[in-house]
Amino acid sequence: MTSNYEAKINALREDALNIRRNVWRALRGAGSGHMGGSCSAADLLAALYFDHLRLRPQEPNWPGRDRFVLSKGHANAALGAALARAGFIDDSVLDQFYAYQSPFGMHPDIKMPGVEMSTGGLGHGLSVAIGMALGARMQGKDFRTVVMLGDGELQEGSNWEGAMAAAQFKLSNLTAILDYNKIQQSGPVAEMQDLEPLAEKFTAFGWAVREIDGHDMAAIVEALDALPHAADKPSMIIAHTVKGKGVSFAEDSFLWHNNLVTDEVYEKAMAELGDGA
Ligand SMILES: Cc1ncc(C[n+]2csc(CCOP(=O)(O)OP(=O)(O)O)c2C)c(N)n1
Repeated sequence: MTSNYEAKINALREDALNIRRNVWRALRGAGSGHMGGSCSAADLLAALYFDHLRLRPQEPNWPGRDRFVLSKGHANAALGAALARAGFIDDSVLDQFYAYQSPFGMHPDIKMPGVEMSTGGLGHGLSVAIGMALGARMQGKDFRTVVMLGDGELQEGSNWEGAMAAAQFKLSNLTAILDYNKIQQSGPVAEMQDLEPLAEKFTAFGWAVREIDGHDMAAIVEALDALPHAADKPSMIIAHTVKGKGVSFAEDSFLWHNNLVTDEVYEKAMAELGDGA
């Protein structure tokens, strides 16, 4: 017999698969986009949107909502897919990806219900999320703030200023999740500007650090359930992921950071992801 917990994990895996399918669907509509970093983040987004974050899709601006900032904004196709499945936007919006005057652009736009911050220029999300977390504390509110970062993005110096500030302010209501897929736009992170030893760096900066397999749904849920990971520190979840996860020809390759999606490419991707709900 399947326990409630196993059923929840299985349902979240199905949510993640749905996000991946809809990423490819959205990109096919636009003809191109960022499949690599969208699909590496899918399991993390599923756990956030369908288990962890306290949200009211019918009341997107509910003051008590948790805040989520997709700092690696180029993965917006995955965010939009999650927002549609959660009920913030209509499913039909997914066919308007990157279309003229659509709220569902290549990068998140606060015009779209459920989007907390317009992002896309890398390196800003952490600092704004710090402001949100500080704002919660100053107003005596208990909402939590989560920001997702990319590993290439983490090369931006502004993140390290933010890392110092978050620790200085002892922001235990702030969590950063690193989608650590090891590949940036034009090659491996380790060859361009290595981040290692990364857990040690964030620990030294004053964060509570956990490392997980970012495709292991049970591990993701466990890490999120255990937040905050320290009473007086911000939490950093380093999630080891695979760029392009779920479609073999797109996995682990910078060539599929951002690429064209022809009908033929789409059909090949869907043949691997299946065409379920
Ligand atoms: C400030 C800034 N510089 C450059 C870009 C162009 N750009 C978009 S995605 C990307 C690579 C980001 O790599 P990473 O954070 O590892 O993303 P992921 O692998 O998760 O997709 C770059 C350089 C940008 N969006 N913003």
